[in-house]
Amino acid sequence: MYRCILGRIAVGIVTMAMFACGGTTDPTPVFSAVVVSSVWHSVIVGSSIPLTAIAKDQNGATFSGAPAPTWTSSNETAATVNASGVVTGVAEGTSTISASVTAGGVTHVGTLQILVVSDTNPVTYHVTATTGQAFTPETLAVHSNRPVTVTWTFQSLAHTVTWDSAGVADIPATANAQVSRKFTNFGVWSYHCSIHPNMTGTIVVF
Ligand SMILES: [Cu+2]
Repeated sequence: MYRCILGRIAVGIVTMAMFACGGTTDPTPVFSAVVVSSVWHSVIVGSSIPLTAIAKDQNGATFSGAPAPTWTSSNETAATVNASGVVTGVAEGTSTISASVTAGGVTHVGTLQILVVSDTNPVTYHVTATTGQAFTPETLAVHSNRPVTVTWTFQSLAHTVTWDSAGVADIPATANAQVSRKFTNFGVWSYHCSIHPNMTGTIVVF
């Protein structure tokens, strides 16, 4: 749209504007790829996560009309996947989950590597909620192949840990205490103190 407007206001390139903005039809969508995605890239032994496979055309748009994928796990010792793309952790390790789609005689395969982690040995990291109204460190970035426990140490001024999105339980107003939350998947979680809105923090597990 932006280019379209620019094209229309530019004197002398009306033909180009017409070419860019209308009068032509997009090429017929061609089945070109399968993209596998998940909110989580890890799963705990004994639990399950859903994967999504989307057929794409040559422009990266969803290719409609493709049949359901066939799912496979490269390492069923670590993780299995069912016909719906639900991955279940079996034992610590990694597995490449594949979704194969055949449409119009053409097959494309999308993959996603899933890490299977044990819940028995989380790694603990620390954040301090200070009397100076800061979460220190403000961003805690953790590279871990295991579930991560973050322990907040609240100093004498009460703060909350209020998540900007769902998924982890909020910590209500707390002072002079330690409170922990566990992160069992990769992701980015941002939070703030509901008492001091300028107090913000982020937990990154990757
Ligand atoms: Cu606060």
